[in-house]
Amino acid sequence: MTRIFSGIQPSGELHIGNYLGAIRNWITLQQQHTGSLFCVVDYHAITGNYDTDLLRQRRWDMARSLLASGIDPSKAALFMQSDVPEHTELSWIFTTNQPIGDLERQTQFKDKAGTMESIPAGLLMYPVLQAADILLYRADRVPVGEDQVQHLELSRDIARRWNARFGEGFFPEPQPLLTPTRRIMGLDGKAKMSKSLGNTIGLLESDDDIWQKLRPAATDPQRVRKSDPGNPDVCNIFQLHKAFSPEATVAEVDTNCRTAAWGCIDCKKVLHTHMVAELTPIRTRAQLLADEPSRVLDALADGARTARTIAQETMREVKQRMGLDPLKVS
Ligand code: AQP
Repeated sequence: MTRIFSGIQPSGELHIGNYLGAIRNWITLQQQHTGSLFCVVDYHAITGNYDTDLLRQRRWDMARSLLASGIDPSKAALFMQSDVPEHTELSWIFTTNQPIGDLERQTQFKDKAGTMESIPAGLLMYPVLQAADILLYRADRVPVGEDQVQHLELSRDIARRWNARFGEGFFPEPQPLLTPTRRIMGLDGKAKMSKSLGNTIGLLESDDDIWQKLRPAATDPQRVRKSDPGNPDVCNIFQLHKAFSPEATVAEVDTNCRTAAWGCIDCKKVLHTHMVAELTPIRTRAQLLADEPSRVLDALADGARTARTIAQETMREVKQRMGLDPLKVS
């Protein structure tokens, strides 16, 4: 049986990069694979300085946004990582078997640590906890964006290393499941769309706020005047068309950009229409959940119960194979 697991940090609002790179895939996969698990990885969100009230609010908002996006608690378990303590338990076990050099070579660690005066050890250990998140459920498929592919490679190393020492074949080697929109760029077109870079469009933003962000967003830099023909292949707005607009519109955009029949603003207006069509029902559901918060809490409680049952069984077997099982009188 294929088991699907993925997680998202509650480090800011759910944005269209997360949605297109990962969450839209979660929604499809929950239909195809009953028993999928989706986690708000709040322990990952405390590796740096943070405001406790804000974190509480963001954990809540993330759960609500995921349900509003279409995670269905009758098909998949949605839960908070901190409600399932076995995540940190397995993480410690993996830490004891993990060479530091492999962690120091992770691109995300180098990027983030490079800007810090004092580097929290948790930042280095992040991919070990991530491996524990996945392997705790013995998941073999992980729907993520492209930025997580290197971390998953490390998860496979961790599984392999543990299996070689304690139980060949026990942990599967998890593979990424990427979407066609595996890497959405920020509105400046320069860096990955990312909560921490503030270059995002939030999933629940109003039509007008989305437009205010789209209007000045970067396009093909060679296209200075409306009469200049553009190259959609290098335009971030075209990438968003491919994610949100029907195929016929994408073809029309391609032609009208290359022939300069449309200016960038015309192209952005069409994109805005298609984005709003997809995002409005999500916003409506999010509002309904805000009016009925017990539905969010019930979903999380059910999800945590399901997750813990699997997690406890894995830990029982892990401990048994490692000589950490309950002592008995012989
Ligand atoms: N720009 C993106 N394009 C495609 N996929 C993306 N993901 C994130 N940004 C993009 C995917 O979304 C899932 C959840 O990511 P996360 O929030 O747990 O961590 P992240 O990758 O670090 O996302 P951010 O927005 O960049 O957060 P911060 O700023 O807090 O680090 C993952 O599957 C990710 O691949």
